[in-house]
Amino acid sequence: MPPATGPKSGDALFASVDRVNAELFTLTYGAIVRQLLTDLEEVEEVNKQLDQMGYNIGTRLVDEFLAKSNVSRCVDFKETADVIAKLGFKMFLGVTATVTNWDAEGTSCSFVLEDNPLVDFVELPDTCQGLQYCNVLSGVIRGALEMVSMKTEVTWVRDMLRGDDAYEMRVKLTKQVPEEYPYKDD
Ligand code: MYR
Repeated sequence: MPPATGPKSGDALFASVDRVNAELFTLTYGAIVRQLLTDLEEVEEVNKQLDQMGYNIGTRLVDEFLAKSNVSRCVDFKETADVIAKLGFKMFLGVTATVTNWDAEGTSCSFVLEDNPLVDFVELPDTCQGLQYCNVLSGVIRGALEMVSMKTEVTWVRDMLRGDDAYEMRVKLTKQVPEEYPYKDD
């Protein structure tokens, strides 16, 4: 006889609340993209708006990330990339990314996602060919990194919604503003 289903343990309850939150976020994001496609004439304009939305989120998210993760300042961009891939994506998207395709200077790399909850339930119609559906994520990374003094350019080079075998986001560090020491040495 199968065991009767009783009340969920705390962990199981949080896991199912997290799943519902993630699904709600995914569906809400889909509704926003749909609305932008209706309101704006150019797909390029929708891409820009999604990126800007992500940027705004990223500039705020970074505080929550630093507070919850207890991560201290990274020694270089490589360490920062690893922290984002393993902890950042996990904290906010529930998946981890692989960091790969470093350039010789150590200033450009790719985050590869095999699994991307943002696109659950999504299928792009042929009319949305140029749509960069996941631009909110690249915007988040750009915004978050800018808050810790790293200017970046973030672009999508692979996208499963367009038939690629994974999601690959290219992150290029364009400027690292040294943190200013707040006191004068006398
Ligand atoms: C440092 O280099 O000093 C540490 C900086 C860590 C930046 C972490 C940014 C968090 C980004 C969250 C990614 C969310 C992806 C959905």
